Amino acid sequence: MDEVTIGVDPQAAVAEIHTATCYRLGSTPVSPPVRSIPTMTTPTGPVNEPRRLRLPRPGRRWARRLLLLGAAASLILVAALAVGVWMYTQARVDTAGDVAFDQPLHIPPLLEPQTDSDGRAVFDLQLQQGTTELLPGIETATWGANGSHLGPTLRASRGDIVVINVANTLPEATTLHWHGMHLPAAADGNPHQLIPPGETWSPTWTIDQPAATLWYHPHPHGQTADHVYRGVAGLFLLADDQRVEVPDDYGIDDIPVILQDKRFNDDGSLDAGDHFLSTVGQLGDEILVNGTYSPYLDVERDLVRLRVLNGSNGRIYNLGFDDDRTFELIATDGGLLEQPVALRRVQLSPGERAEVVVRVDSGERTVLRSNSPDIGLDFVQRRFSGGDDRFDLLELRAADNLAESPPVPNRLVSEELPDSAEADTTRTFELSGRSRINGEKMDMSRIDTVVAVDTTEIWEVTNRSGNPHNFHIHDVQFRILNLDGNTPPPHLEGPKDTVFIPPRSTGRVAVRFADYTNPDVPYMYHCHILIHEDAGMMGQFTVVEPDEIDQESRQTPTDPRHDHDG
Ligand SMILES: [Cu+2]
Repeated sequence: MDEVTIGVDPQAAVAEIHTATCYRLGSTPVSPPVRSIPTMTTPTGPVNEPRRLRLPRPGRRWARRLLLLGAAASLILVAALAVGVWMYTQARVDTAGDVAFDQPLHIPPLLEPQTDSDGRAVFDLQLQQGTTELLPGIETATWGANGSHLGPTLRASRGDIVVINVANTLPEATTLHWHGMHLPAAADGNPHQLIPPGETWSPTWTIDQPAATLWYHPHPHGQTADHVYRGVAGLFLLADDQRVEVPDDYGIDDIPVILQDKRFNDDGSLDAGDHFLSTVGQLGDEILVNGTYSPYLDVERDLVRLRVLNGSNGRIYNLGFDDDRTFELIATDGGLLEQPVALRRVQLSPGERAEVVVRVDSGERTVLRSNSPDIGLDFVQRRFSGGDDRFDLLELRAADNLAESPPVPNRLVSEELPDSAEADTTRTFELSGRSRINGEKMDMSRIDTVVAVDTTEIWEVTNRSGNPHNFHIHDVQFRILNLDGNTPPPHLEGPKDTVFIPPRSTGRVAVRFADYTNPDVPYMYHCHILIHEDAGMMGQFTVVEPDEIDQESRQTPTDPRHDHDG
């Protein structure tokens, strides 16, 4: 993709500063115009001849001041330039080849549900605070679910009725959102389902979508970045009855890979501050995988399935292996592809998932690496937004005697993706700056879009800004129709709930809104770069019966948070 240069051309700007500096360093500042001095004469002729060319005292003072001023300005410019160069150099993080891989990868435990008298699968999650040894030997204050950091993996199958008791023992109100899940709006866990401290929220719904790697995370309005960064997140794996022979032994050859970047203060606490030049907010210089620092995984079978989640607030990863081996992409956000796609790289923006199957040979080691991602920025913004960073993430250590796995089939599933031929409505969403969609910031009391149930629409999302954004829609899995007019590459043809929209580009997706209506409780669509979402780059839509669409209110009913969002 062509790089897009935004606003001031930084190369030109640097050249300009450079020229200005050289000029000031190399030349004498211009003196003020010399006033003509009346010549003092005596009858015998002019006296003080040598003094005639000298300036009077005020002029000399000015010249000296200007000289000093020029020198000071030059010094300041040189210093600023040096600081700029230093900042630019410091901003790049590259851990490729430098990670020890000395900690076994933590596998989030599976949370076993209880079956209640109605046959429903009941899960208990307790959001809590605590401390966690994220860096070796250092305790860090963190949040988690059923533990001090991250949360267990939930699993359910198509047709299951689930009940999830979310008990909030955190000191702040929060929510828990089921990212990628098709479900009633009131069960969505979006900003409208705030759980006050000490209370329990128990949404229930029927799982009715294909097998997929979904996840859960807090979604309180304006505080999502903070709550996710502190550590509340986990996977929600769905199964269905399509028999696909891919590795599926959880923790053995079916491995969760939750990628999150963190920055630590000297005392071990999490540093949530962001660099003022970053377009994506906070970026960490350490990558934890499932909360593990410097992780390795012992592999006992020759095919390994990695379910990778970009669970970071703003960092974009461009995944591959250190030896550039190919792997097979088998699933995206909402489930399996029709057929595997052989790739060397797959890029994930925050919230996106990719399931890959990689083959290893007996006794070898290979490293999952994030190479510099293509985020569509010029060389200055790219540097401060993680676009030049590389990270070694996870070492796979193959056993000397690997068990043989059946090969990945050439055909996986028949996808259930929306058909754009059925769409008769096209909506446009323009992302501008870092906080607006169609010119407006998120308002909890405003319904931006009302959709008729059981219809398919085309949503056209344009990033008008110079910042990277992505676009996530609650409740649905969509089909990417095109990106800037081009058919999506094979690895973006599968079910998606989040799509990366680089600066000055447009993505068109087909979305079907099925099953659930509620004129009072909205779903969200938003940028999943959390600092943008929190700043207001989010809108609300309701799904209603077709005959209700015209009289639908564009206000949410009384909402306890109106006061904060007016
Ligand atoms: Cu964004």
